[in-house]
Amino acid sequence: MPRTVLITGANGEIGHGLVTMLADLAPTRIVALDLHQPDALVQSRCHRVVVGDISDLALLENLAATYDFDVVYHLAALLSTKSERQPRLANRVNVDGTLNLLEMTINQAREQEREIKFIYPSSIAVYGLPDLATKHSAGKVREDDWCEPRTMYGINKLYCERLGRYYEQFYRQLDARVSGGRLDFRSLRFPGLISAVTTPTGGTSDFAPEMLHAAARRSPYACFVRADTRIPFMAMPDAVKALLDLESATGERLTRKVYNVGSFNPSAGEFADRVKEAFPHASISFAPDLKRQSIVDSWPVDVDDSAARQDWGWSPNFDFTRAFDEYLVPAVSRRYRAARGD
Ligand code: AKB
Repeated sequence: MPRTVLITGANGEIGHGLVTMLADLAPTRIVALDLHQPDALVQSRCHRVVVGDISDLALLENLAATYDFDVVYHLAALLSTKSERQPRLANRVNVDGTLNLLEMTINQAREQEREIKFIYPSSIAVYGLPDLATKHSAGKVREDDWCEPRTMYGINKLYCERLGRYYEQFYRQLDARVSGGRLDFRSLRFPGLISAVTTPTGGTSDFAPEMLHAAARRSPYACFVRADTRIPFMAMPDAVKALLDLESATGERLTRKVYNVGSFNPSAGEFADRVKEAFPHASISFAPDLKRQSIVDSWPVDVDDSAARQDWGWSPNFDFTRAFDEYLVPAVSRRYRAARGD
């Protein structure tokens, strides 16, 4: 029997890649939930597409009554810049929405006395380095260090990591009857993600993909961080690979609920140099937005992902060079040539 998978935020940047990659794997019935109508490619790969809000409890109850989910990929979120501009909305979407999905999942698991996996993308935004000197001396940060987020988004993500662990290990611990069903919570802390297929949607790490997409569509770009700004990044196909690898990992091998995953960590200036190599006409300047800059300065220069590599064999396919040569430049060039009708 094919597995049934719920993907929230299915039309978002990660969701788009996950739907297309998951559909190519073992037969899977994908139920896609998004606030907006997913594009034709996503729709063509899904068993069902639902346009709705993760705060709509009746909608979630209806989905749970209709499908027996084996895995929930909860990707729907408001990213860091948007969350800073609308903190209450961010909490409603990022926290209350996640709570709704955890409740739906644990209730189905307990009613049916079975295990359902809950895969949750967290972020390097959970880290908060106090100043640049500490950021650079800290180097590759481990999962349990520097978890002092300074954004609503980072606080939301850190809290939801803890919620996931609660729903797996301590949910209703005072109940007299212990249910046989359980939720298997697994989470990744993603670095800045770069997609050639979708355009950035309100992240503070989005200076990199914004720069690339601007060059490919022959638009000038004023980068909102300094050229020496350095944080970890990952090509989107590797982010999807990480989600699928963690989901399929043997539970007994996992020593933690939340894992760092890393790939490459260029400075904004090094990223711009690569973009100009690929698009010589690119017009890139640096005009730091000091408030957004201070958010990025609180994020680590890189992450220690040795636990992921050891526990479930994490290894990215794309380093900085391969990401540009084999994924970003070919795909983003195709996208904007088609848009121009070249
Ligand atoms: C953002 O910039 O908000 C996200 C993130 C770092 O998680 N891309």
